[in-house]
Amino acid sequence: RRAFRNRRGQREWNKYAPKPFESAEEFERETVKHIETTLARSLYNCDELAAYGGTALAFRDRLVIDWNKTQQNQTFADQKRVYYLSLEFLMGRALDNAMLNVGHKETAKQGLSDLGFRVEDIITQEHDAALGNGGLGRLAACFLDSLASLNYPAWGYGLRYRYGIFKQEIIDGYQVEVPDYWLDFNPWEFARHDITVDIQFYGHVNKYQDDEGKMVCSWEGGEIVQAVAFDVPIPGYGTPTTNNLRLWASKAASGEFDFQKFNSGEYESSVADQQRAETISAVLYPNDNLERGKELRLKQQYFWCAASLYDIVRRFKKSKRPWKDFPNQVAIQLNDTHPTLAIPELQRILIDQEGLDWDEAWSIVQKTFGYTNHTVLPEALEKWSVPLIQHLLPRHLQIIYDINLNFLQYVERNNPKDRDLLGRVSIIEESNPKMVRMAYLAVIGSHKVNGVAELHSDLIKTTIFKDFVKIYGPDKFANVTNGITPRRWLHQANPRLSELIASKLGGYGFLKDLTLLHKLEAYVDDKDFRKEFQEIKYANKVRLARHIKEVTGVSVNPSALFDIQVKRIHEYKRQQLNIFGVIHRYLAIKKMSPEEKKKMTPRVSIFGGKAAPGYWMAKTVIHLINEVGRVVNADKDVGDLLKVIFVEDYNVSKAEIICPASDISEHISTAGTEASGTSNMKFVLNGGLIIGTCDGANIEITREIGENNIFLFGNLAEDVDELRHAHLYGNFQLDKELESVFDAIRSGMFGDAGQFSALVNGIVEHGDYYLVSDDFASYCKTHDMIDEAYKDQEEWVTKCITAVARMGFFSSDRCIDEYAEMIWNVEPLQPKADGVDGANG
Ligand code: 475
Repeated sequence: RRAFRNRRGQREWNKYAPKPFESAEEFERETVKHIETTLARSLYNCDELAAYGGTALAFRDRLVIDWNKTQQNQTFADQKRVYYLSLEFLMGRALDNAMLNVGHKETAKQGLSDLGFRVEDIITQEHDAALGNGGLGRLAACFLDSLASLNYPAWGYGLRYRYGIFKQEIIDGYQVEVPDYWLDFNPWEFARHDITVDIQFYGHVNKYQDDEGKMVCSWEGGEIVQAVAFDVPIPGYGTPTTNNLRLWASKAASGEFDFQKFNSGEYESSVADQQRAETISAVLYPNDNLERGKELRLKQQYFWCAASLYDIVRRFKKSKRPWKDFPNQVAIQLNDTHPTLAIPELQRILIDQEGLDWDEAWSIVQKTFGYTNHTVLPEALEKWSVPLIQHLLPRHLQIIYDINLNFLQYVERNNPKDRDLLGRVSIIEESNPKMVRMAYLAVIGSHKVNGVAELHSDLIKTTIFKDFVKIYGPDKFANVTNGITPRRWLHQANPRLSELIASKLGGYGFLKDLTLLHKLEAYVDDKDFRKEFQEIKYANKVRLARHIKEVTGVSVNPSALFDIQVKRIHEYKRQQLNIFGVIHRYLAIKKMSPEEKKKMTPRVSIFGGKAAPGYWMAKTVIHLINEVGRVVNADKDVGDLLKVIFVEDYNVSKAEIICPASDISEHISTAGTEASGTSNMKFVLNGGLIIGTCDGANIEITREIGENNIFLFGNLAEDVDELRHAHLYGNFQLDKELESVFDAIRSGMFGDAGQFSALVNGIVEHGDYYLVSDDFASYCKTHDMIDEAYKDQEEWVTKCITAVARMGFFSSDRCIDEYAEMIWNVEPLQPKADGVDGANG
């Protein structure tokens, strides 16, 4: 480092940095060099995987230069930064994104072609980085893309799981989970073996008087696990800003303890210790919208929070500023309650290690954190048992109790007559065992709490956090409607549509300012534009049909209406409503005359998504979909009128093929249950229409694109309680058409009926919690309207184009600007053209 500290040294250093590829030949030279040397492959056995490796490394070289400069620039500027704490980052593939952001994809395409490869085949060699379950994890990935693209100084912090979300195989119609070991070759991460943090677990708390007579606590004993940093560059679009995603891996601490064992001959047990430490970051918990309270999960959470906070605090302390400046330099956003332990951890650092008073520390903590809630489903709200926290994190439990005491005293002072209130809002639930309510701790320890779509943000204020609105006032609660990155979800997933739009809008500016799409409305009647728009949709459907043929063997007609529901399988998302609707349609077709059949709109019903491995009802839904597909797809009476497909192993890279290929996509959750949804945005942005309930962001999508351009159905959130009550205590009548669907299932039409009895009985006998029966008639009627609407292709394409033109609001760039202004109070930092003079020291 020293050697290049002066200005001359800087210039010397700079002149050796890789420059942008100037020709295909230059790209080839570097790619081949990486293949031969970095990867040690001979050109005689250079397959597509090796070509991927060489290409990725050649692009990575450019990325790393911008990354280093960005980090230097941010250190030097020393302004407020954002830290996004998320247990999940569902990144997908990186190479295509790196090519887009570094530039020169065309050069690489030419170069690869000279070497005998097609760029598309090379890009698809990459293994998805699948460190997430669904919406929450993919949102974090879109946010990182927007933060970098908008030049915000921001870091992501997460865990480096050795196994991401499992791979799904469908065997005999059942989901089978296969481990996703994804790290064999990952050119996008940099192990920082010199950046480690020792993380403590278990042990006990000692209380004593210090030299000045003040009572202090210290957490002692227990065991230490080491956190090792792995850094992933996050490039922005249209800017050299390249931010950092830091993922922590766990490792046994190399203390004397191990050596003692080693020397006393306990080699095997010392290796076992090593492995036990490594299990902390071994595997992503595969539950979406569900918390199961496992001890290892709590260990993961603390391990990651403690390592990240140590890192953030260390960076702050280098600035030598007073502690009261901490919230002016640091904004930490909690992606759901999973990182809530960061709140007592920061309080512990400030009072036990830095010697601040409780109140001074607590005011810093509250100003530092913001908390985003992503679900109101009761089974997803995190609670940890007091005995478990006591055992694993004894000092944190004390601090949580003290936070609670202070909070309840504050509540009592302001609401002296309301005794019940104290019990309701206490962080500690007085159950057996007692439980710590993490969402309450997150609300109390943050300065802003936000929901992810308007309805959801309203609901949290009237349901789970109602009392807190009374205590803190409404201003503590905000809404930031979710968004998606148009780079991946328009340009990368649908390059032809992106190109068409660019040709009309005079360039790719809409990828930086998505509201520019509104100019497309001027082309809604333009014949050539409409024709091309339709051709692109058709080509995308052909691409998906080809994929379906390859993996399922079923041929589907690309001219049929493609009706798609892809998302995690969950009762509240109601894939069961969809498949019952499909059965209803099948039964109708079976009764049709040839004339009636001629008038039918042919359909392909496409499903995809993973069920949590322990979620039997969700697995039963997958099984039913596959059984219905087996029967329907083989039925000669039906032919092209209906096909039912389950796309195995839905993930980010499959979504990039699927989203551009829909005519209709399904977002049909029971009203009030889907916080936002984000795939709804992806489908519309790619020129497909929606069938949906008045739930989550569907409501704002409707407001933006107009109610003529969306197919809404079903009961409203405000009526759900009443309807549920009627199921249990009223005189409830099962929908007649749904009854016929159940009769068909019971007859064994789709195989042994016993396998599906829980699914049917949940509706017929056990209260139909998700209101499938209540919404069934309206759902089927709406699908009939869709059939009719699709017959008028001119009107249909008008709707699709209008909708695309009005989707500008749903960019994650808009979303990030709202967080920056309303919650973080951070400013972008303009990148420097050539690093920072003198900042190498
Ligand atoms: C919502 N995951 C979507 C999306 O805001 C929303 C919870 C507990 C444990 C493990 N995973 C979770 C979620 O809660 C989740 O993914 N929520 C989703 O967040 C982004 O668009 O409606 O369901």
